[in-house]
Amino acid sequence: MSYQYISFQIAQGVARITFNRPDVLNSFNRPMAKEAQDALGVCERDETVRAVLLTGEGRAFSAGQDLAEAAPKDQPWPEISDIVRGSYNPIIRAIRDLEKPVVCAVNGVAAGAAANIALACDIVLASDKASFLQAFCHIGLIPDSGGTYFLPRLAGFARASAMAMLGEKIPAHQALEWGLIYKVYPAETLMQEALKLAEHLATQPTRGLGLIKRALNQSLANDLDAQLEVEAELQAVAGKTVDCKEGIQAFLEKRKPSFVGK
Ligand code: T3D
Repeated sequence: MSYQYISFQIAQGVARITFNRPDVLNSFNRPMAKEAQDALGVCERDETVRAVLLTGEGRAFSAGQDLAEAAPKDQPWPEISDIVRGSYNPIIRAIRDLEKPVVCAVNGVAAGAAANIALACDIVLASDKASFLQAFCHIGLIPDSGGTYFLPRLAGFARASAMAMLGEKIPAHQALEWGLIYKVYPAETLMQEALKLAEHLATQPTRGLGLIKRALNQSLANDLDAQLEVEAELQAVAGKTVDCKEGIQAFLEKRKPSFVGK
């Protein structure tokens, strides 16, 4: 598939997906959502991809749904649930199901569905100029794209409720303080830091990182007993990987491990 609304490059084990409709703050029309879904599929299938980096072109990360598409002039409006199911749910599932680390570099405002796409990623870095905005309530909608799932788990119920009902712009530093994201960098160095992190992750034990992600996904719904069992089962798988053997051997031989992602 050739891409018109995202750019997609693979280098040094990192697949970089950039939302690329800067004139409308990288808001999502259906083709852009389909392209993002396709690119995430490539990341899943391509063994040379060992980490993913998501970001936006220009001054925004993304303003969420393209509202001109959602409410076309002189035409019946499309069914909103079709947009949610067709555009966003597959992206959130693809990010969470991909057993490779997904880094998000939030370079500017992340609004609506895009804020929640960012929060679904494994490690979220933001520029000091970025902000997070649950814009839905301003147009009579509810947070989608996993917003009502991730927000209370990340920020707690009180902050999640206020973010969803007030739709205030939460600056990156506040998002950091609330536990929504991992680190904030000056705008000028964000991409360099995000790429460095993704390239580092791409040299690490990919299967093990994927299993960490699977365990964390399951922890969101499990009680302690169930989760202890998940850990035992997944540790059995991790313990048989090539990279686990290499990691232990390298430690004992006092040398740097060389992980192959298997
Ligand atoms: O069907 C469904 O709706 C279901 C799916 C829902 C998922 C969702 O994501 S719902 C939430 C949709 N997003 C929003 O409501 C956010 C709307 N945008 C804004 O509130 C503001 O643009 C921002 C706070 C994000 C940024 O503000 P600011 O002042 O920095 O920029 P701006 O001037 O508002 O926007 C710049 C341009 O981008 C402008 O176009 P122009 O005037 O230069 O021709 C603006 O119209 C355009 N733009 C921004 N956001 C969207 C958009 N165009 C289409 N859709 C957008 N979401």
